[in-house]
Amino acid sequence: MKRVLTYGTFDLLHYGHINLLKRAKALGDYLVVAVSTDDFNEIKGKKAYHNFETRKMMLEAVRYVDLVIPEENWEQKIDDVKKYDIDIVVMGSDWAGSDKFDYLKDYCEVVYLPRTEGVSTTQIKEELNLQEPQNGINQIPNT
Ligand code: C2G
Repeated sequence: MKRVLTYGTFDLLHYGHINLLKRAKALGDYLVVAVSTDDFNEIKGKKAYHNFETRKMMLEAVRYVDLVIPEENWEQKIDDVKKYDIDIVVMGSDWAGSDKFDYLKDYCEVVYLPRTEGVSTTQIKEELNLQEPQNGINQIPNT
């Protein structure tokens, strides 16, 4: 029973996240996802659109995910690896070589998977903000 662990905010869940979760699960038999709490996001300098409970609920609905736990700080990872008997920590390649993860190699395997190009939560937010209001049939056009 190979147990895999990954960390993230997973805001506005998109196919890049799903692609990461799918490949992470394929490396083992059981996938734990540590999703950043709203307080920890503040520490990370991130403001998620969805709050922690919503992001947790959405991840729990993903077929590749077996357990969702809170990520509350940078320091909890060794405890998480021990508590959940983790064999592999997986992150997207934007974290490759990071001092936030490489030290875990003393406790488990650390795998960085290629990021999915062309999608990110930031890009989605920016594009939605720029979108002009649609004068659809159900709207009274400005006269
Ligand atoms: N990801 C990806 N491809 C994308 C976008 C994201 O593979 N197009 C991956 C990221 O590399 C990360 C995971 O999906 O492994 C979650 O991404 P974020 O929610 O942006 O996570 P992040 O803010 O990087 O938080 O302690 C670590 C942090 O909590 C990681």
